[in-house]
Amino acid sequence: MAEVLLIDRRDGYHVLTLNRPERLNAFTEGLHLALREALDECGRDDNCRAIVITGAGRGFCAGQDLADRDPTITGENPDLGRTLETFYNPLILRLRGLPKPVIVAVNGVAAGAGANIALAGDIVIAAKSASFIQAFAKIALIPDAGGTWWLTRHLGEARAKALAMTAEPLSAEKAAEWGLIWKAVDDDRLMAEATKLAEHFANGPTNAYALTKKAIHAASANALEAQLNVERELQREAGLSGDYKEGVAAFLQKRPANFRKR
Ligand code: T3D
Repeated sequence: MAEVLLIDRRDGYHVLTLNRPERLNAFTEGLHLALREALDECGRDDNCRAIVITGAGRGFCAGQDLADRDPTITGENPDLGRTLETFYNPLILRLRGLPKPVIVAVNGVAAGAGANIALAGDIVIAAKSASFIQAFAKIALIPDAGGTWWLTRHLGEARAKALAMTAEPLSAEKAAEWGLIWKAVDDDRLMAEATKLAEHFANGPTNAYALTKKAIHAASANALEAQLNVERELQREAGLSGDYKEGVAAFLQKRPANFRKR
């Protein structure tokens, strides 16, 4: 049986490919567990300094595999609160909390939780032919996997509600124009752009990236004064690092910095 997640361990970063193309890479428990383990592995491995997540075939991810929810087989309604608690919520928190840059290369349609898992990345790059669909309303659900959070914060209530309630596809280019993702690129440039960025991060100040993620995540809940305090504490930590000393020395000596995650 094909592996549901392909892991390409490259020099300095890993490329994870959701690999259920016949189902547009929809999530099963097996895929959840494999992705969870791959993220944890990168978190533990000092040689993995960035992650790229993409999908095999023509889609990025179509969310939950609905064949696993077929009411004609299961007979009764599942407790979706439990599956979110067990699988989707921990996945989103892992992606956000990974102390390394997470680049999502959206190669095709991203629907349901698939769209919202993509939006949990730190840098989201999409192929121009890709689209984001909050497909939930079509099966009488609400957006999950952080969807109500991302959409409302990035787009505001009007666009969040319209996308969620109509389930209309949002093109990659419109998503970039609206500030939902970093950028949309020509399809044949997607992986080159994503891996170029991963290589850049793999040679960058990993700990400073982790602290930057922390600060920006804190900003969405903080008032200005509280956020200034967060910045003070995290900058203190960054300023005590070997990478900071190296960055300043390299600047003054007019040479490239050699960051080593110190
Ligand atoms: O359940 C819980 O634990 C709670 C959490 C829920 C999270 C969720 O994600 S709920 C939302 C689930 N996802 C969807 O509702 C999206 C369903 N898919 C679609 O609406 C469409 O497939 C797309 C709009 C994404 C793409 O359409 P299109 O026309 O490009 O492709 P297609 O022909 O519909 O799909 C291709 C194949 O993938 C097809 O199989 P077939 O006919 O070739 O054998 C289709 O059935 C399969 N597929 C697509 N999405 C899913 C799926 N199979 C199972 N589950 C899917 N989500």
